[in-house]
Amino acid sequence: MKQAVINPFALALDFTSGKLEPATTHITRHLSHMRNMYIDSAAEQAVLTREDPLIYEVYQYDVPNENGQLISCTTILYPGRIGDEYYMTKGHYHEKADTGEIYLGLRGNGKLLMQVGDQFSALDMGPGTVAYVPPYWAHRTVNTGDEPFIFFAVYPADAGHNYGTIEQEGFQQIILEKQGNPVIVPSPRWKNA
Ligand code: M6P
Ligand code: ZN
Repeated sequence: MKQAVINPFALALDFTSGKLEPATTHITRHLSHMRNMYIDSAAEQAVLTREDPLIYEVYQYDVPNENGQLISCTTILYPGRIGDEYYMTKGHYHEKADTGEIYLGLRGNGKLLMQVGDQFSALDMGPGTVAYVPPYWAHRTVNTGDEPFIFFAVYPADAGHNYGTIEQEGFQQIILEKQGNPVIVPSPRWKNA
């Protein structure tokens, strides 16, 4: 199939704010957009009765959804917790499962959780960390620090996001704050738990 020939371009990325300019898509994900993803439902409900906090934002520059094209985006994941669980992204598999992704940490600290089948991985990320998400692995990021965790990502434009599997099954392990430090514990919601 003949692909679109588009013009070369450059974007401006602010490492402090995470803003990508220009951006064609700006996603703002509040707690109400990720119901039942945090383990402590009572804590989630208590927060939602008071406010609907902004958990993360994504700035993205879209290109044609075709094989060979690459999407650039930044994620700004705010610091905070629902109960003991640190703010995190929804997480997803790719619809076109045989596509990978690269993350570059810009600011703050966090973890990149990945899983496929029964395999699980948690990588530490900070400024300058280049992390590789291989094809087939679901990926979620978690802010374990006290400032925004900001990272840049590049992925195939035809990859697509499959959120349904994670919404149903969650991740195998979750990241909780215990005595001021992040600990990784098995998720009580994981299907084999
Ligand atoms: C990264 C990329 C994006 C993704 C974003 C937020 O920037 O992986 O494709 O949209 O993180 O993650 P999620 O889509 O899982 O909410
Ligand atoms: Zn992805």
